[in-house]
Amino acid sequence: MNMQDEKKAGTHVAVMGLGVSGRAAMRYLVSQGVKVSVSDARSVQQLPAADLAFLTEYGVKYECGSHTLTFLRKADQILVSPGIRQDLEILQQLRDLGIPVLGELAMAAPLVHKPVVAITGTNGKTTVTALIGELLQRAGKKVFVGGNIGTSLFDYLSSPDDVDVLVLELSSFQLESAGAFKADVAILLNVTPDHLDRHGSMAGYAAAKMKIFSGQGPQDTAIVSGDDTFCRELAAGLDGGQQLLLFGHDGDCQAQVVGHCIHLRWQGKQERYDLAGSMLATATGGLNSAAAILAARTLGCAPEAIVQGLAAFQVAAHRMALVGEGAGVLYYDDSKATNTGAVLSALANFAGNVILIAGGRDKGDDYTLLRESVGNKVRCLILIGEATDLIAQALAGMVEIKKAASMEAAVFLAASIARAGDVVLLSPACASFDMFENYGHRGKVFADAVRKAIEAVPAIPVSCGIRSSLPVQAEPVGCKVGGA
Ligand code: UMA
Repeated sequence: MNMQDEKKAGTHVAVMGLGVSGRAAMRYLVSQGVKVSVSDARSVQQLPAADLAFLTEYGVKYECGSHTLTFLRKADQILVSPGIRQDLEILQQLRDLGIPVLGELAMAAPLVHKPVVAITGTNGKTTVTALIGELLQRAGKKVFVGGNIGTSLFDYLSSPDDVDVLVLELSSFQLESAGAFKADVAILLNVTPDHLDRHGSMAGYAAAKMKIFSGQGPQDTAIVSGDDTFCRELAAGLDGGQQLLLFGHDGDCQAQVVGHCIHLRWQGKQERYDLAGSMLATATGGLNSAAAILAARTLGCAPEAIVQGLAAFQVAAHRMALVGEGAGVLYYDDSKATNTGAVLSALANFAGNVILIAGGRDKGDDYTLLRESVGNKVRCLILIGEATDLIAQALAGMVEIKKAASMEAAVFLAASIARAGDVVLLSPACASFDMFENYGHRGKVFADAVRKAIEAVPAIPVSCGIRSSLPVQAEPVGCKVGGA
């Protein structure tokens, strides 16, 4: 937003969408004396009481149930929540009237004066964002961790003084409308199909992701996956002169994953970060750690602080969380896996003997991408939700497929099929909204069903080779720093 101090009071911003992002924006803008109005597709009865009270107390005009041109055209600028499609006809009509339509990053860009680390990618971005926050805090920095992870950038703007560095998880939805927003350190973790219903194609999705590097120059840093060939190709096209750092398994990566160790080449020296015993000692944990270590070193964190942060880090819920074991079977909740790339990462943790529960609301993903991995690792696939038939068609012939009417039915079916040494894995490849409030709710329903299913079958001691490689224990992480 071109919100120079002298213009603030005269500007009228219409906030579209009163969710987490719109609510934070509304409160910040009102606190700055900006005239605000609100337009939300929900009915007035569906608006939370606290929001209604705020609207009334501060005299914020609002419309509910739809977005109308009559209401919105009175504003000087439109602030669009990330979940609202950029190609809505009403937005085009507003643009045609010459009214700027901005996302939260574009509006906040001129007001952010601290270093920014921005993280995007199809999978792992929440974990890497939280991990970088942890590493920077261990190094004594005051950090704002926000963005798609659940806290709006406008919350930072409300009290910016107490922050040294911002660490922002950015979704393709947020990047699509990012305008002149620029990150000092921009991280691209991976790009596999997701949100194609919104972006129309992989090209459209990748173009949104690439906006994370917009405006970068020679003083900035791009951290990119060296394992993901798509990312490597995208990175080859970077033309800002920014420093490019790679992470991954190949020898040309500055942060190389070797087993559960990260070998870092940094300013002519070698540093080693051993993740064994930490929650990051998994296939994806190694890659996430490598990206985070590069960001932390770029921002001047000492190796000792990084070692402490890696050891203490707790992976958030619903990401390969062990939620039960019974009759020799381990049950993992990976409800956050809402696309095929995430399911492939989850299956990479196992040698085989997986009973996979998948399905939900389709987001336009190509489920045939799972054929090889499911064929190799999965003994039985149990499908739930709207995408059942789509997934069943895509994976026909690769695996035994069963269907279930509810999560509880799926878990009980899995428990009845499972033998000692098997893994029951919820890794849906789909959104949750057809049957659940969100992926957290889906994971909770899964875990509750697991508890009931385990109680219903006799206990057999667990004996499973993959268990030690997954996040079930925490011991200190070590680091060796030495000459190359
Ligand atoms: N709405 C309209 N008109 C529409 C559609 C929605 O008015 O056409 C209204 C809804 O009634 C609701 C509000 O918009 O009141 C919801 O806005 P939103 O969907 O942008 O969601 P927020 O609550 O503002 O949360 C957003 C992000 N949500 C999305 O991008 C869908 C949150 O990411 C983010 O944490 C938050 O801003 C703070 O930055 C969530 C997410 O699911 C976790 N992200 C997707 C993902 O990770 O895959 C991208």
